Amino acid sequence: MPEPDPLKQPELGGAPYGRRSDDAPESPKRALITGITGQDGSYLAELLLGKGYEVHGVVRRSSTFGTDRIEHLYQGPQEAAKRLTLHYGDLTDGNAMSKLVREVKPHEVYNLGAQSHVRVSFDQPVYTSDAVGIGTLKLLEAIRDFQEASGTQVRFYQASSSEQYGLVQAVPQNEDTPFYPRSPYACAKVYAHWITVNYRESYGMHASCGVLFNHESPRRGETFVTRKITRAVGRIKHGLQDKLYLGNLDAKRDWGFAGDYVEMMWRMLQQDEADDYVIATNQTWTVQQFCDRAFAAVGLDPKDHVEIDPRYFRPAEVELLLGDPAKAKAKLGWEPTTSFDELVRMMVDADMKLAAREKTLADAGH
Ligand code: NDP
Ligand code: GDR
Repeated sequence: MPEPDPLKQPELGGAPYGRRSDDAPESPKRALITGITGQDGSYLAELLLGKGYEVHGVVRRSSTFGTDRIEHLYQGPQEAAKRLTLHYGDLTDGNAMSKLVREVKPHEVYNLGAQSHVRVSFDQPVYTSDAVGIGTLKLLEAIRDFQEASGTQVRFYQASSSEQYGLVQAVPQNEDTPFYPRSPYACAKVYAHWITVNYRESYGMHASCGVLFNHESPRRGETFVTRKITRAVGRIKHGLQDKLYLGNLDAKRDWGFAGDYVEMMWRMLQQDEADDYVIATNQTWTVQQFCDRAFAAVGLDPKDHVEIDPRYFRPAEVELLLGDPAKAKAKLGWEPTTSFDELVRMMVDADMKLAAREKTLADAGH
């Protein structure tokens, strides 16, 4: 039985695109992902490999391996049927990104790479702006040059953020809500968002921004508040720590499951017309509520363990995020699969297992 043609996506009704004169007849679609080692990058790589794509990821050189989240997907360079390839690169290095785009000749580029921690962006404002803001511009320029030279289209996804809404202008926030960024990270994301829109309008690029509200998972970085809480719950329950120090417990976030959100990135790029979309659950919860549920899930009371440390307060806070995903619902078929309670439970369960392994090692003297 012949393999289905991955270049055709009749289920979305969009015109097939992307086959190039220099592509072999049965060659799969190629995607380039910046930030492939991050939470979203790992889920997106899984999704695209599952759809038959050839996936190319940008990784930064580091003195220790930073590829834990994609280890299960990695195939050695010798494997014949290899469909995941990692390349060294960095968004701040425009020449390397240009070279990579020319080499990979991607049909789709997903720009997920970022110094993505809001609090850290106050400590490293210039680097954050360079990687998040100017890094996006460098990548867009690399794609524009490649498109002009090759005469073929590349579709581009920009990881925009609900942080761009910042100080509340209106709730729920949708595609028409004005931005009022409250951190160097958010300011840089606003720039990246508008330069993406500008390249779409100026050069006709198929470039879309997904304004994604917070999305979490067991793969979430351990310094983001949800994972910091569930990690601590697991460790406290196993007797590996006693206290959890947090900052502002009153902040409200619209939290969803990362696995659902990466599917929307892909769907945006399958549309005939590029556009911008809010992806959110349309529910909001305080950090305190997340905490209460996570501790309760293992029979603990946060009052016995949580303490406030002002070091975790931010110079300027985003108090309330609540997204209206009506447009994505209508046009992309967006429907979150995971409720808030299921998300908390999923993360607590995973971190209980992790803490159990840690405890075994600790008991064995490691
Ligand atoms: P993570 O912090 O988990 O991952 C960030 C990724 O970017 C990592 O692979 C990291 O590499 C890479 N990276 C960092 N700096 C650079 C650089 N200078 N050049 C190239 N790559 C770099 O983020 P998430 O997966 O959670 O988020 C993905 C994207 O979506 C980010 O752009 C984030 O800002 C945005 N976003 C996230 C939301 C969320 O709730 N998760 C919501 C809205 C937007 P390394 O592993 O080497 O550090
Ligand atoms: P956020 O996520 O800033 O929304 O950015 P984070 O989990 O860091 O903070 C959420 C809220 O929790 C409060 N908070 C704490 N935060 C952290 N990290 N550590 C603490 O100890 C703590 N205590 C309270 C924060 O003040 C904040 O109000 C995330 C990132 O993934 C961004 O890249 C992305 O763009 C946005 O989500 C949407």
